[in-house]
Amino acid sequence: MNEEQQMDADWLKFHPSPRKPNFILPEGAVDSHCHVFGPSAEFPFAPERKYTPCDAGKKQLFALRDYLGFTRNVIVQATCHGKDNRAMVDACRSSGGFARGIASVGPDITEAEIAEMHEAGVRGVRFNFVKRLVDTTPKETFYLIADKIKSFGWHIVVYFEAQDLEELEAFLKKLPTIIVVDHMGRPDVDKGIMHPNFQRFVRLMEENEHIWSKVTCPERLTLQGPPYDDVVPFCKKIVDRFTDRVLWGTDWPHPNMKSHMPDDGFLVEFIEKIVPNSEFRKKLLVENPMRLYWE
Ligand code: 0GY
Repeated sequence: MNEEQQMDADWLKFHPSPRKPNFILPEGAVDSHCHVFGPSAEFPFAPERKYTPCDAGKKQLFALRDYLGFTRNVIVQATCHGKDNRAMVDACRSSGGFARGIASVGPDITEAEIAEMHEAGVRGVRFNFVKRLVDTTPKETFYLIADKIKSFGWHIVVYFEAQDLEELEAFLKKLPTIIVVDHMGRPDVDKGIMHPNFQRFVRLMEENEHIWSKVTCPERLTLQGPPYDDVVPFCKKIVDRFTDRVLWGTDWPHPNMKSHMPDDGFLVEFIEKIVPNSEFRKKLLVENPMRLYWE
């Protein structure tokens, strides 16, 4: 491997042997938020990346999918690959139609390039506002990108932190496609679900039917650690209120986890805690992602 692409010294690798979930996923379940990293010998990480991860390629992702009992994946371009979508697109192409992708692109993207990615299975772009992951992109640039992808029926995935929503709200409302918010807009779980920042997010979803949320990443949001009970009320609130526009994913291979590496089998079991109702679980895991990504 190229010397400069050695993984960061404090990088935590994905769990080597997750347990088999004791909870059986509904048939056709979709892991709607996961990534591929490299392998870097084939798909080098981008020069502008803010972290260098371990390799975590499509073979390992698809093996985990089968082991956990998922049928499909939505592979979100990770920031360590910048706007070089080759690893993600290659994984989509190798999936036999069982993976969709979310790309990261610039305003210079051409219609032909979008069409080619669409053919491979890409169905959206991600706009990232998390400062530790990316340099700031002007809103005008995002509007230009949105304008280019909307005619393909693509949507926009946004990643931001709770305290940034106030400033972003007007921008999000103006975007012309479905919006999918990563990890419930990253609430501060110690503040509770009544905190104005989380209430602002709930209101945003209430007032804007084109805004969806991933009820993902208890391992990232928790302050208490496993079994992530402090995150449960947030996920429940969003699933109960917006059952037809929620998604769930593992977030494998869990970039930038510092406190611990979650067991993916345990994360799957966590779904039962936040969605005890089996009809709702079918929506979260099958019907909603199928409607958004496969119709
Ligand atoms: C996530 C979260 C993170 C990283 C990325 O693309 C990425 O690098 O998404 C993070 O560090 O919070 O959704 O995987």
